[in-house]
Amino acid sequence: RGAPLQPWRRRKLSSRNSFESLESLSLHSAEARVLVINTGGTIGMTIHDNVLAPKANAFVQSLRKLPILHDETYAQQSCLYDYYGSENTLVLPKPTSHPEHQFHGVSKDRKRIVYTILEYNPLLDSSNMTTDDWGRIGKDIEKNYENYDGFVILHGTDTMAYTASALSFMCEHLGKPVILTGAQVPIYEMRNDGRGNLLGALMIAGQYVIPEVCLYFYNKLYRGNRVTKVDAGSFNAFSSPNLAPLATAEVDIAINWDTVWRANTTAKFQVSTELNRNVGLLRLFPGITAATVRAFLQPPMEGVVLESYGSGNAPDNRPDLLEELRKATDSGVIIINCTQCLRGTVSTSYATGKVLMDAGLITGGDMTPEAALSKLSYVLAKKDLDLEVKKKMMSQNLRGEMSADLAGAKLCLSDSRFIQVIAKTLSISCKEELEAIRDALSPPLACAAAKIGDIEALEALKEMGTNLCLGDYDGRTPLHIAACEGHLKLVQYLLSHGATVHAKDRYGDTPLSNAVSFRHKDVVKLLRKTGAHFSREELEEAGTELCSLAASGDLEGLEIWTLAGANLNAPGYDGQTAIQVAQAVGKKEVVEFVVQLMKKPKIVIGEL
Ligand code: ASN
Repeated sequence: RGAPLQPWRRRKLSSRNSFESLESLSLHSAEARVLVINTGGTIGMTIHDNVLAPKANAFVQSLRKLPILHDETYAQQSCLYDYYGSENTLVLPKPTSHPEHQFHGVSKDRKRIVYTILEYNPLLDSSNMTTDDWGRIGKDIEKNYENYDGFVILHGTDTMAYTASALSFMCEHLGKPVILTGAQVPIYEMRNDGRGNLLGALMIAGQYVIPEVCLYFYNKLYRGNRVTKVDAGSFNAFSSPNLAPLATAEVDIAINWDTVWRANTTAKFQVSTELNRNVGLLRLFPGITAATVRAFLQPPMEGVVLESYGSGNAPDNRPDLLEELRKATDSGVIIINCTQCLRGTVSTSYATGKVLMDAGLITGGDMTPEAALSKLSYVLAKKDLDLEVKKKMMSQNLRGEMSADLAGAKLCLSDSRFIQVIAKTLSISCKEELEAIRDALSPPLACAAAKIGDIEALEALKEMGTNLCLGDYDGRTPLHIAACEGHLKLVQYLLSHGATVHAKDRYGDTPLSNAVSFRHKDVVKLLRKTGAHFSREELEEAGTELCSLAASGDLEGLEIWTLAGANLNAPGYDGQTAIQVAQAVGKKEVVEFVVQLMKKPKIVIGEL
C-alpha cells in the first residue's frame, strides 16, 4: 500500500509475542465492539406469581454461563475485564470455520465481537415505553457513539416497531448499525429464541457497516421503520411487508447491499430527542361518526395518521366526515393517509382516495402506521421549521421509510456497454450472472477511478447500480483510496453518495488514518466533519506518535494528528507528553507551536 506502518501498529504487532497460545493472538485491535443497551422485554424476563416480568441484574451473569455467547478462556487470556474495566463486558467465541464460509472466503466472520451491556433500571415491558425512553436510548447511543462499532438494543417485542421507527428518525446522519432485538421466550428457558436473536444481532452489528436503525428477528435483519409485529405466538414475530430484509442469516450472513440505506452526508451523527406527543392514530371503519372524528382532531392534536381502506380510500359519500378532516387540516393539523392493509401503498387511483387529498391529507405512500406516527412526532417537534416545510418533510423519504416512485428509473445494469461486452465475451445473459459480474468487477474499478480522481467514471459505475461503499479484496473502499491520494472533491462526492467514514480495511485502517498518514489536511477536516474518528487504540497510541513528531520537529505532522482528533496532552509510552519531549530536546519552535495548537478551541480545530 506504500503507507508507512504507523507506530501504534508496530507496537501492537510486536506485543503479540507476549501472548502464549495461538488463540490469544487475536488482539484487541482485531476485535469489533458492540454496546448492548438492555431496556427490558421478554428476552430477560422470569416468571413471578405466574406472570412474566423483567428481572434486574441477572442478564449478564446468565450470558456469562452460555458458551455460545461468551468465551471465558479468551476473556481471561486477553485480560478483557482489566482492559475494559468492567465485568459487564463479554466476548463471543471465535466463529468456527463452516466449510461454506471457507468456500466463500468469509474472512470477516473471524472477527471477535466484544460486547458491553448497559442495563437500564428499571427494565421495562415494552408496553410501558414512552417517548422519554426513546430519548434515553438515543442519548446513550450518542454518548457512546465513538467507542463502539455498532449498537444492539434489547427491547420487548410489543412496541419494538415503534421504537425502531422513532430511533430511525431521531438518529440523524447515522453511520453505524443500531439493531433492535428481543425475544418471544426468555433466554432462561430451554427452548427460546432470545439467544439466537442476540447472537445474530451482535454478529451483524460488529461486522458490517450498515448505517441504519434495524430490527433483527428470527434470522432476518429488517429496516427498523419498515417492520410491524404480526404474530404474538410465533418466533417469526415481525414482518416487513413493503421492503425485503436487509440481510438474512442462514448458513451465511448475506447482506442485501443494494437495499441498505445510505446517509449521503458530510454531516456528523447527532440524535434529536425532541418529540411531539400530540399525535395519534385513527383507524377508519364503516359507520364511524363525524363526532368521533371531530373529538379526535380537537386541540392539542397536531398530527394524525389516518388508517384508510385499501389503496388509501375513504367514503366519498360522507361530506360530514370529510368536512371534519378539512377543518382540521385548515387549522394546521397534519394528517397522513396510510393504508390499513399490511402490504401495498396509498395511491390516487380511486375517487374515494382523491377525496382525502382534497381534504388536505398528505399521502403516506407505503409507510407503516408505526413509521408514519413516529415521523410525525419527530417532524412536528422541529420548532424552527414552519408548517409548510414540515408537511414537505412528511411526504419526503427521510430514512428509507417509504418507497420512492421508481417508475422509469430501473436499474440500468443491462444497459451498461462495459458490462454487456464482458457478458457477451463470457456468453452470459441472465440478470443474476450480470449482477455477479458487476459485483466482482465494480469495487476494484471504483477504487481505480478513485485513485486517479475520476468522478465521471464513478458516476458511470454508480449508474450501473454499483455500491460505492464496497471494498476490494483488502477491504479498501474508494474512500480509502481517495483519502490516500488527497482528492478532496472526490472524497466529497463519495460521502454524498453513500460512502461510509467507518469502513475499515483488512489492516484496520479507516479513510481518516489514511488521510493522516499521507498528510492531506483538507481531507482530514472533511472526514472529521462527517464524524470520522480515531479508534480507542489509535487514541491511546497517539501520545507516542505526537512525542515522536515533537522530537523530530515535525510541525505539519503535529497539526494533522491534532486535526484528526489526537489529544496533545496524551502521554507517550514513557509518560511524557509532546510538549515535554520538545522541551527536553530543546525544540523551542515546537513548544510554541504546540502551545498555539492547544489554545485553539476544539471547534476551530475540527471545523472546515
Ligand atoms: N410484553 C413483552 C414486551 O414487549 C413481549 C415480548 O417481548 N415478547 O416487553
